[in-house]
Amino acid sequence: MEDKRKRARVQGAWAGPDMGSMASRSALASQVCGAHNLPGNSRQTRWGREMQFVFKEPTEVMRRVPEPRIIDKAGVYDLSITAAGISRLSLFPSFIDLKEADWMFEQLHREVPWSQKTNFRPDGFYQEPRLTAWYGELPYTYSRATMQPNPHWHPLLTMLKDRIEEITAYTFNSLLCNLYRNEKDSIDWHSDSEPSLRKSPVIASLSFGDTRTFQMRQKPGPEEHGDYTYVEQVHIPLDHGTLLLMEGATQEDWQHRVPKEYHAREARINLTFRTVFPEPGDMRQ
Ligand SMILES: O=C(O)CCC(=O)C(=O)O
Repeated sequence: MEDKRKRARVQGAWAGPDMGSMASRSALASQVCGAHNLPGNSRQTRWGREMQFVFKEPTEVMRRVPEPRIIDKAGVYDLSITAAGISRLSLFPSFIDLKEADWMFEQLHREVPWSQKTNFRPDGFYQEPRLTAWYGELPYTYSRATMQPNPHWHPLLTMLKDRIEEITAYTFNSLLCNLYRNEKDSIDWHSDSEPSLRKSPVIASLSFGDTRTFQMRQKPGPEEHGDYTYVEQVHIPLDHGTLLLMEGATQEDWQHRVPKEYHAREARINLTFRTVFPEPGDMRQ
């Protein structure tokens, strides 16, 4: 496969002096097409005619992999605008103050019914590298495996849902809880775009415990043929008590993940409040 990064090449040609003097030709070339006459690059032909190498700027410029944009301050951030709409993030650091966040983390760690989900992909079954729990009247299916309905909301989770609904003015009927036990736990690139979430879902994500980086990358346009090398990236350190709201086209136009870390990390809990709609098969579950 051609490496696009190596496309920039030195381009030029050996040119004779037949269009006027060397100096005026070189000056003209520099002005008109960005070409440069480099010193020490002339040579004589067999017939004694002087030739000079005229360097032209490469027509294809080097593509740079963009540096990730870091978002770590409170605010509303419009990441992109496409035909699908605006992809908007809102970050609320210290949404839960530190003291409260400490006891909430302990209680959730102890009392949420954590388990390891088994998913399915074309090459077989695999266990998720983290623990999860589901709350909501409806089942939730992703990666071809279903989490069964669980209407028994923990009172702390109901309280958190109420607080988030109050500040965001959105309502949520479901919650996916993630427990990252240490630096080896992770969630791979994906969008929260399951059919049961419908179009443009709003996701409210509340974090407790150790800080992990929430990474986002924009989905490439059709001309990139699925290559994510040059897409825009965003990194958001999500720490104890921080709320992140994703709205609009964020799930349609961007992916996100929490990668494994090379350095030791303590446990982290992430609560993602969502609104799930019934799907045709749900009554049989
Ligand atoms: O842990 C996080 O911050 C992200 C979780 C997530 O991507 C998900 O539940 O879909």
